[in-house]
Formats: sequence, C-alpha cells, structure tokens
Amino acid sequence: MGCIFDLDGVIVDTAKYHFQAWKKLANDLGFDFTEEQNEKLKGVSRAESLNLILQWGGVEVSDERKEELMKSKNDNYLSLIEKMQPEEVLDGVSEFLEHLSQKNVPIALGSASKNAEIILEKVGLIKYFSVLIDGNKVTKSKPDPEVFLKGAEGLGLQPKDCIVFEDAEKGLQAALDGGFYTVGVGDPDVLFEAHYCISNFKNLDIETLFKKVKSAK
Ligand code: B16
Ligand code: MG
Repeated sequence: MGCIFDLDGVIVDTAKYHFQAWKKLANDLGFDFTEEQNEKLKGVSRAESLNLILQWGGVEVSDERKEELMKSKNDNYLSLIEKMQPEEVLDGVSEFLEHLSQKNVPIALGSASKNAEIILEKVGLIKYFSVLIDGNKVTKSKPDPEVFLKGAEGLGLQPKDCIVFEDAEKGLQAALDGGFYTVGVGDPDVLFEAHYCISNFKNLDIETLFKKVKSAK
C-alpha cells in the first residue's frame, strides 16, 4: 500500500499566500478578490485560477497579457513562499510522514502546484517523497485523476492499493474517479464523499487508517 498527498491544505497552508498574490493582482486590475473566491481556487491550476478571477472581475485580456499576469502573480507568490519555514507544516504531518517511512509505506505527492518541489524543500519534507507529481508533470487539472494516477504509477502501485489525502472537493473527486481510497483532510460536511475524514494528522496510525478506509461504504 502507498500514500499520495496533496500539498496545499494537506501538508502546508499555501492558500493564504496564493490569496495575497491573487488579491494584489485583482486590486492592480481595479477589482477586489475575497477569501470566499479564494476557496474556490483550491486545487485549481494557475491558468484556470486566472481565468476565473478575470471572469469574476469582469475583465477581458489577450492570451499574451494572461501570460504576463500569471508571471507577475507567480513572482509575487514565490517571494512570499521564499520565507516559508518547517514550522509551517500542518499539525502532525511531519510525524505521520516519519511513521510511514518507518513502516516502509511509499509516499508520493500529487499537487496541482508548479512550485511544489520548492515548497517541500523549504519546509524540509522532500526526503520523504519517492515520487513527485506536480503541475509541471500533468496536462489535465483536478478533478481529472491524472495527477494521482501518475503518482500511483510512479510508486508502482494500483489506485486500489493507495490512499489519497485531499482537502479540496475537486481533488477528492479526482481521487475517487481514479479508483483510490480517499482521506479528506478538513470539514467532513464538505468532504463527505471521502472514505474517511480527519481534521489533522496528529496520532494517526497507518494500519488503523487502512482498515477504516477499506471498511467504508
Ligand atoms: P501554482 P494543490 C494547488 O495546490 C492550489 O490549491 C491552487 O490554489 C493553486 O492555484 C495550484 O496549486 C497551482 O499552484 O500557481 O503554484 O502552480 O492543492 O493541488 O497542492
Ligand atoms: Mg489542496
């Protein structure tokens, strides 16, 4: 059995940095961008996020301008994540990754972010991941299962032999459509389709978790 982790909202809270960077872009273009709108961008690729933001702001721009806007948003985002520290890893995640590696459970990343590798390096967790599938390695965004299928393939496992950890509905849908066992990280009312839900990774035991997801309806 293997484990595949989403990044933003599961391992670290980079959503707050995406929010600041998108808000600056929206404000520079003359409209506002809210926390509620940011929620809708969780797990959504950079290009699709920009399209949605421009739509919400009622602004139309050329494809060339979109490229410039994405570059400027990402430069701003990179300057924010530059200062990330291991203390920003979400509760219990480091201990759980260590527990998995002690049990020889292989670990992959399945993230929409093109900055995933830099972030894992910044927070000191890259050593745990034998497979990294990020926004640079996929052609289709979540809810398409491509990112997780490539993760399972990299681990040499079938989807039915992997658990995907996800915080976003789109990501959860991707994992379910790919035939994976799923653990929702966050609000069980939002992630009700997951085989099992956790609020954080504290004191989690992988054998107990496998039993729980397998016995879920
Ligand atoms: P980047 P995940 C996703 O990460 C974020 O949730 C989403 O808000 C972001 O737009 C996307 O990565 C792309 O990020 O601009 O860094 O390539 O949740 O799939 O780990
Ligand atoms: Mg996420």
